[in-house]
Amino acid sequence: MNELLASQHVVVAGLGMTGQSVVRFLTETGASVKVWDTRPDARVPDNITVPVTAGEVPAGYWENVDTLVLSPGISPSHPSVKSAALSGVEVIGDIELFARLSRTPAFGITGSNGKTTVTLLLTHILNQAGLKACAAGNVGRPVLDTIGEGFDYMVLELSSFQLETTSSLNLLAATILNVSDDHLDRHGTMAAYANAKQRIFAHCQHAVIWQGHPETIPQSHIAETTLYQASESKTGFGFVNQVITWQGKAVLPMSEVKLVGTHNVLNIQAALAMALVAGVSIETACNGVKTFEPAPHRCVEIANTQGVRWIDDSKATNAGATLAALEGLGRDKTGKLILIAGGDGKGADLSVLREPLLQYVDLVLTIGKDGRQISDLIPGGHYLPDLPSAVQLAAQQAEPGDMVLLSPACASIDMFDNYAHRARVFAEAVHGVSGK
Ligand code: UMA
Ligand code: ADP
Repeated sequence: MNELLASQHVVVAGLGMTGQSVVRFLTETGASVKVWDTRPDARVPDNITVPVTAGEVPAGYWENVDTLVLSPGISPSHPSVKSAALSGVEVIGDIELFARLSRTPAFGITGSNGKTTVTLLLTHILNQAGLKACAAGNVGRPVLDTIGEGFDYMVLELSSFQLETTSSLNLLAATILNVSDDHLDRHGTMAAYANAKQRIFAHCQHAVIWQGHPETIPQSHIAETTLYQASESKTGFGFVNQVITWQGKAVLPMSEVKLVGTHNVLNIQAALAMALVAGVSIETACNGVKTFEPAPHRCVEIANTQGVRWIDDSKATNAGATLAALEGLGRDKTGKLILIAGGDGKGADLSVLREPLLQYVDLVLTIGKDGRQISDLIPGGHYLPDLPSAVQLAAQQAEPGDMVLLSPACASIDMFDNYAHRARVFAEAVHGVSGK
């Protein structure tokens, strides 16, 4: 395959993390590489020394090009990508390239929410069991950077964007954790979004399935399956009296793990199911879960000031994640729950939040491009110009025993660099008001 690559003429689209990794990898194999970035003002990183075209591609650009490797942020339906395909150029992503080159057994995890949590948790369980596992893909490490590093297992977090350009990935086990309204600005319809996610099951050997949720079930037949659910079950993984069960036997009390909420029960079950496929015993896998530290910005308490708990769930970039947070935290609340939400709704229907807002939230404060769509859902919602103002108003309204939750249900890009930047601004504002 590498010899084949050496004779190829490849265009890499995008100058982000993926594009830079693909250029690095392909130039090392000897392929002839050039880069195209759709943004006319694209900044070319210092490590890119191959020719770069920014903005519109010139006439004849696709002549003599064999392959276009698209970064996930660029849609295959971009007019220039379509014209490349029409000119006979094969359009793939870095995951497809990886699938064709890597011989390391791999697990695949997709879903609207929980991908990073399950990816990091499974990687931790495997490493704790003495195996050499590596998390890569949408989690933040481009897959091609891991080739040749001698891992026993790869744990791939796969977005719908990455799956759209992937066709030959042969996974040891795969899961679609859940499907809720997200990325409709890119995929157009829920059906197209769900179909992109279904591609994870093509050629997969073992499917890990959330029982009773049709969109998570493979549409093609897969010989081996493990089922899980957050209620009693004699087969697969179940959940009884706050304890995870395996084939009807209690194996892991939630009181012994740091992840909280029903959504994390499901995440843990999915990770355990995959660890079993790797041959790890259920006891060893459960011990791994117990030592797992949750990733930041996912329903994590960042301050407790004068009895008011401040929760950072900045990674909640769609309504499904905010629903999970409201259900997880709202059920056991002792005082008022103040929600700060809003940002770029990515074309999603945010009205699904109305019922949980009415049920669990005492005050909703919103910001950003689509914030009004959320504050208008219930009486008494407030729209504010920025996050620090929302934090200030929350601090004025909060009393001991109350909880202030940043769970935006929206992407951050209209006001911040990314969700981590949004979380930083939140934390700074919280520390600013904590002397109230
Ligand atoms: N670009 C264009 N035109 C566009 C969009 C982007 O030319 O319309 C160029 C720009 O130069 C830009 C570059 O492409 O700088 C960025 O490419 P990209 O948006 O594909 O992002 P990468 O830096 O390559 O990061 C991608 C994933 N980003 C997206 O899918 C948007 C990262 O997931 C992933 O960690 C990384 O590859 C490594 O695999 C981030 C993400 O937000 C975390 N993912 C989405 C999500 O989780 O919801 C899907
Ligand atoms: P992803 O990588 O899919 O974005 P993360 O693990 O980073 O998932 O979590 C993103 C957001 O979704 C966080 O707000 C988190 O609390 C929430 N979340 C995590 N797991 C689930 C789940 N199974 N269902 C719904 N929401 C979830």
